Amino acid sequence: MRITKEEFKQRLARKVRNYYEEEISEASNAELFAALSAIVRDGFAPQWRRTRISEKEQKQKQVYYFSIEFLPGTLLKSNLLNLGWLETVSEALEDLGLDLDTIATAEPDMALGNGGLGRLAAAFMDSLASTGYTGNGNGIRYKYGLFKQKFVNGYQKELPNDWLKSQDYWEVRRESKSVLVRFGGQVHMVDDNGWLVPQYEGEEVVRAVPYDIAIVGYQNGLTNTLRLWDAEIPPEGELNYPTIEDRRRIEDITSILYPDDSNYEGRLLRLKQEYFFTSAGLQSILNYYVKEIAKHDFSELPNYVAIHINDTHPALAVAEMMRLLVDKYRVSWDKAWNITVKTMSYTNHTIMQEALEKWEISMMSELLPRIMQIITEIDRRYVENLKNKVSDEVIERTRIIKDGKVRMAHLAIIGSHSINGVAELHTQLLETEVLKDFYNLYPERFNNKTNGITLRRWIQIANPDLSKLLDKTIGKEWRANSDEMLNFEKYLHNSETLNSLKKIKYDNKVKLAKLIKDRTGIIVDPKAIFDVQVKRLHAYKRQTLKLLHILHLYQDLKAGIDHPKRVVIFGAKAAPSYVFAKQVIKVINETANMINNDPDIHDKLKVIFLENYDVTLAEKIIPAADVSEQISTTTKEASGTSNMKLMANGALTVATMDGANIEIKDAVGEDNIFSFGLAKDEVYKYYASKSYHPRNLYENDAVMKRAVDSLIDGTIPNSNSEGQALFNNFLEDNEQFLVLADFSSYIKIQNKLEQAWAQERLWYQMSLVNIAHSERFDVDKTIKRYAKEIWHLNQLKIEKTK
Ligand code: NTF
Repeated sequence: MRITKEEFKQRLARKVRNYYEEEISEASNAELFAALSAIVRDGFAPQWRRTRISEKEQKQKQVYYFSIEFLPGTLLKSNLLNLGWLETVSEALEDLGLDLDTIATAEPDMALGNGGLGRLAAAFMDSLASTGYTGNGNGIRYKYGLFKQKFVNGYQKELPNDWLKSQDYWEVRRESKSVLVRFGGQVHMVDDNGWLVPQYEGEEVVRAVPYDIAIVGYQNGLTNTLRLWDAEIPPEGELNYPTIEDRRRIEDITSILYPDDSNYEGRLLRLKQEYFFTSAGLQSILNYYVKEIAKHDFSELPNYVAIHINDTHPALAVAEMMRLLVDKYRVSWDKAWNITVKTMSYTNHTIMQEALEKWEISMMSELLPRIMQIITEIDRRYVENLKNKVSDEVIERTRIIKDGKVRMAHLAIIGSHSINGVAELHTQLLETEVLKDFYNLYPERFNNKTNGITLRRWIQIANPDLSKLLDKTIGKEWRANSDEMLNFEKYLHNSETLNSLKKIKYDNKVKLAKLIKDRTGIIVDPKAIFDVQVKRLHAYKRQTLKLLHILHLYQDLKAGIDHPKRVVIFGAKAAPSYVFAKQVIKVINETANMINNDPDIHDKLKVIFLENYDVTLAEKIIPAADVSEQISTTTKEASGTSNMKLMANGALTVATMDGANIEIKDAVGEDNIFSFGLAKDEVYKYYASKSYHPRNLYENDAVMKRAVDSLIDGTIPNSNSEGQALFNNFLEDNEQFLVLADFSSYIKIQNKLEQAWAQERLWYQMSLVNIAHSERFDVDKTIKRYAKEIWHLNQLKIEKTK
């Protein structure tokens, strides 16, 4: 549906008058945002309804993406863009003396995720709608999103993120679609006409109420649904739950997002959350299926429904689907199992052992007695089937229940027809190392799906000037079809284009410099190299290696050895219970303090650690980056996605050959990336032989020693114990992230980067090549592969409205 400037202005005036009895000129920013978001909602409402109707008519197969995290950030501008209204609305506001960017700041960042995993889930939602598939998200409506990060004396403090306080503008509560979810109690199997059915006693009944968020497709008339579940007291339960404590226990289920990434916490509440949204989602899917698709003929289910298990958190879907089919709909076990496996697919997002969930049998039995029985039966049959086919060792290594624990990844793998990793190397490691036994058993189930990013958000919205340059050079087609971006490479020798790129980057840096000044009081020079590392704080991501490089530069500068001006920018949250990660934050902050206030250094080197990195802040940092730091220990970063976003904005990547960095190198060629560090085989050799002795490296490399010693010799004020902790860690025998092993090659590559920086034309040529080839990581390409190869979806036919 098109809109003209005049129409929009009238609607805005009307909304502001209706809502607040004010004229536009009197309205506050928050009021303007509320009015504007209401106009946008009115704009997509007809197509949301039409999509639902078309789904019912066409009965296309749908995917349901189950994820414990979704990290969409803000939705105003992306909804405007996808409706095709962004330019018109922005200009109309300008006519009224208003600024869209300012109004947009009133929207709370929807931070229902930690990092890459949650952001990818949100990107997939946008992409499913934009590529014309009917796909739905299924997750949790956390009352508190990921904590707000503050630094106090250099330490991270976590503040609650009460994002719903100001009401959410995009959600629709659908009470009529509520379902009940049961926890605890006793279960007895009783005979009912020859069918054993469970009888529950003393269980806690929770009402799951869905809140639907519209996911507007990119200018294609389609709008999908992200369904987030809220836990409430069942209406008939008022008498059973009289106390405040009872109430709180239930509301707590959807109260907080666990603030851990790559780090699993075995907590009862977490397991409750996992079952809660998984069960609610499956119940509502089957309700719809029975009502709209095929009545009680479940053999057809895999032709209409695909269920995706995003990491192990929703792996209970396998058992819950069995429970619903067998107990509720009375499908025989074998038939139900066949249907379940054909319906489910699973993505693994990390090889970090501590992230692989394992639940105590005792905990699972107490909280989910029927589910535990079903898992036990799945496990029994699995073992039974493989007896005499493979060795007992393989069976023991792969079965679901082992050493008193339920291994969630094994449940997901055994219960799914597809298992994928998120970058080529990652998938290869799953096949040859981490899930080797399963790969031998089910080679046909394994496949790779390299991650992607929403170029709409990261170029069109976050970098409008770059978007205009692309329009001007290669035409507008790239906005809908990213393949076109490859044509940008034809401008490699076009001086005007290279100069424009330089100017765009500079202007973005000026804006970021202003934000830095406003937030930290520190003045940075936009002419300096903006060197960016933004991602969760984790030992394997090695913010520590960047820290050692900073210390090295500082010491060089103090010794009179010159380097080009550089501003190092960090954004990173540490899990609140992750002690080492928090020590790293403290040391970086104290180092920043020392360097930023050293008159000898002046503006040759600045270190900026911006608080509370989230999607909204990312949209400001990434377009202003010259350098993208992707320096994880090779084999440890499953894919990475900030690497793709930074590349798309013309930053040059400094990278270990890990995760998707390898594919970035493939795309741009080795001359257009700065790769360094140990190769995969070298890393595995160290692990296998246990022969990594960092102390030898440290004793024999004066430059390294100088940097590392500064952590403990009093150079950096106020960080004695934390500096010591880092020092000890680096020098530990067989330190698993191999920080010092990569130190000297990292310094070397940074020197090479400085040389490239000095050749301005060359630098922007490299930048241009990176932008052109970022099309490879367009999430729409990723989602089309999932749709075709895993979910077997067809596009919905829907009329584009004028
Ligand atoms: C993350 N995993 C990986 O660490 C990233 O490399 C990857 O890009 C994203 O997933 C998305 O696939 C996780 O967040 C988790 F939770 F699995 F550890």
